[in-house]
Amino acid sequence: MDFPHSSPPGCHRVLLVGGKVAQPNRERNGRSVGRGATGGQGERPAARNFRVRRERSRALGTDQPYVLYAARGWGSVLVEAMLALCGADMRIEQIDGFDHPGENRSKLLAVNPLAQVPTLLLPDGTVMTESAAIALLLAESFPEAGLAPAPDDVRRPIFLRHLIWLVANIYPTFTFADYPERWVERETDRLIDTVRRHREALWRMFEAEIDPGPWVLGDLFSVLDIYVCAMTHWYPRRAWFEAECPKLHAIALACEADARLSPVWTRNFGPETA
Ligand SMILES: N[C@@H](CCC(=O)N[C@@H](CS)C(=O)NCC(=O)O)C(=O)O
Repeated sequence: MDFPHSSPPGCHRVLLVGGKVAQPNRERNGRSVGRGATGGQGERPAARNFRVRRERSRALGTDQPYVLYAARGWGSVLVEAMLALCGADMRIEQIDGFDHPGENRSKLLAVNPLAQVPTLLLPDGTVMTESAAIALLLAESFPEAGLAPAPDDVRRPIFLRHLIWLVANIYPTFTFADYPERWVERETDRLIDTVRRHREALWRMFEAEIDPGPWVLGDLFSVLDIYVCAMTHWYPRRAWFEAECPKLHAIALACEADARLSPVWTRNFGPETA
């Protein structure tokens, strides 16, 4: 398989309580104990917008946590990392093994007929899928989280291009190589091999676009770095990136070193990545 099913079992147990993110994480993320929670003079506009939205949600009875359908080490890690940076209240609905028939697949199918992760329920119950759409939505909802350059930032077009490029070109190659029997009746190994070579070529193209780092957008961190960090865990994996795409490899390591994200990486990929 191309996805990292090889994560050590139970590597993140300390952080999971009954399928929910454990308290330390929620405390760290909880806006209610953080800055800008009560308003007043000096409150920044983005913090005020967030507070007003939250108060309106409470009044409407939609003040619920985000619910992320997640499988350890799979694409849900992208949104888990984004939500951690947003400091959003979230509950994780753990659905490991969802790509095989069973209870977890049924749970996911009930909200997403494509049965893919990430799948996210917004606080008002709206189902969101497609990691890029989720990234853009969260960037709008939590402008202070630094997920994306602002709309008037000169780096915005490059950001949008790279974000859509990753999900339109690289991401589908995992679906092709992970489930070759969906696409061909015979010679599945050949399909896997062809797709993997194509993916390597795509990563080389992406590597060539990065100059000078330390992030995909130069000195500005964004969700693009989260994609690089997560996806470089997947085939052709880190050793290949270190040898063939050193700039992407360096971005992945820098992203992993971000203390705000350590619990997410550990929960998904094991303690060695913390
Ligand atoms: N376009 C989607 C792709 C999501 C995706 O391919 N997720 C994979 C896991 S990383 C999946 O759920 N695969 C199961 C399947 O396709 O049946 C996105 O960007 O969110």
